[in-house]
Amino acid sequence: MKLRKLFSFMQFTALAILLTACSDDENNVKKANAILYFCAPEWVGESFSWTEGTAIFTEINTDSKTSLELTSNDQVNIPEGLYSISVEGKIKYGDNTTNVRGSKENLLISAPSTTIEITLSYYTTSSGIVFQEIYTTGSPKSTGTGGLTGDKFFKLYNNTDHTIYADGIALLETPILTSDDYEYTPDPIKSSFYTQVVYVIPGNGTQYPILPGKSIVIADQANDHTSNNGLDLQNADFEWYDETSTGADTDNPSVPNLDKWYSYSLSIWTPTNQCNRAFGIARIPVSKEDFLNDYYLECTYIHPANGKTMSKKGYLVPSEWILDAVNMSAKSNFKMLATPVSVDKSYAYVATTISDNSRFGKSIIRKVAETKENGRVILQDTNDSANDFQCGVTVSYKQ
Ligand SMILES: [Ca+2]
Ligand SMILES: [Ca+2]
Repeated sequence: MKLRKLFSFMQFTALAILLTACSDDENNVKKANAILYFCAPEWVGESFSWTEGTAIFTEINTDSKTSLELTSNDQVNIPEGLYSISVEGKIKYGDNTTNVRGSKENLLISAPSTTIEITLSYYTTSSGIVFQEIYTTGSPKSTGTGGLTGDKFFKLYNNTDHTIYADGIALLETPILTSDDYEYTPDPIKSSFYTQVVYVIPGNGTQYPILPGKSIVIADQANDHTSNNGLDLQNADFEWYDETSTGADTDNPSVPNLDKWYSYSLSIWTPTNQCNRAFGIARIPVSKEDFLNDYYLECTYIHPANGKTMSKKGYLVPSEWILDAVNMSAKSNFKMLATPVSVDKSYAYVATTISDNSRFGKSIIRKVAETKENGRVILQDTNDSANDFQCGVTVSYKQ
């Protein structure tokens, strides 16, 4: 009896050693306690609780994900590593609740514990006018040397069951790149879409209806580009026209031009063909004059290569004015969102790297969420571009 006991003890010990050995081999990585600390939007104050919410920890090198239910806990024990964290849920404060989101990129979590502060911002899922397609790569030149500039376009879609007027909708592009992770001072994307262009659809307010389930196309040059291997955009609804002494842009007189409020460019605006910025549409509820006077911001950052102080210039469009925003990035070049997470929590892509020549001729097209009995299509819009778009697809005009 005594011997048998000793034998089973030895067996157990051997097993334990074996298990420890396996565990050492598999997990050379120490575990760390990741503790979340949240800053709610100002109007919420400091006292709030989660009624629903999840934090997803993604280890960047292994792409392994750990999820944490925020209603029951604010910390999780995970392997040390470099993480991105995204948080989404609903918080209760007083008698009210609000949807909130937050995120952190490239954060080192190390043992024994790492405290992570996440700023939460309000978000809403829009059901109005959305980007249906973004085509800024341009069609591949027949010479094989890049893409055309003139046949880029944005397609906007009325995702509701009622007519919406396009009059007054502004088209925007960030000066901030999603392929850089600079720290900007002051932070231009804390609660605004920071833009380097403002081109506004003209009209008296009821001039350009978009019927439910219909779209409009805003082209760079509303011409027939087919002789240059491009698209026929003669029937575009609008174009943006930049008047220059060199005539670098063209003006089709039968297609209305956007009203140019501001462009960083002294010549023509060519939306990024590297697709590493964010695009937005907004309704600006103040006059052009007031907007240009009151919403300008120059921010600075330290360039990591030379240590010099550099600047970005642009206009702040408060998040509440944004109808839709889409971050774009090449998959392997993503560093940070160029917008507040409240207007878009991820990015869509056309290619794996910003220099991938296969990107020309590709666009991103919003997914269909459902088709109503009357045939009206509802597009998917969760303000989460990675989830909402078909990425790197052939431009719709060529499908
Ligand atoms: Ca143009
Ligand atoms: Ca024109």
